[in-house]
Amino acid sequence: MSTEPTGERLTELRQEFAAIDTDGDGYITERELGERFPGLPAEAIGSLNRDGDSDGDGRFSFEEFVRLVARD
Ligand SMILES: [Ca+2]
Ligand SMILES: [Ca+2]
Repeated sequence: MSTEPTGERLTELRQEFAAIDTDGDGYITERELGERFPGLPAEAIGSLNRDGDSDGDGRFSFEEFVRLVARD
């Protein structure tokens, strides 16, 4: 059931993650998402969080980010 991306895709995802994680703490918060995607409605960010934040700590780790964007 794992759809772990590999190689170039993983490198792209790391770059994208780092671009959103502006304070570089290794986690993406709702606020960082909102700064990166200013056009995104607050409800969309909220639902992203509910869907993607699998451990419920209120922020995205890189693993959660990968799961979120890799699923389709
Ligand atoms: Ca951060
Ligand atoms: Ca989390």
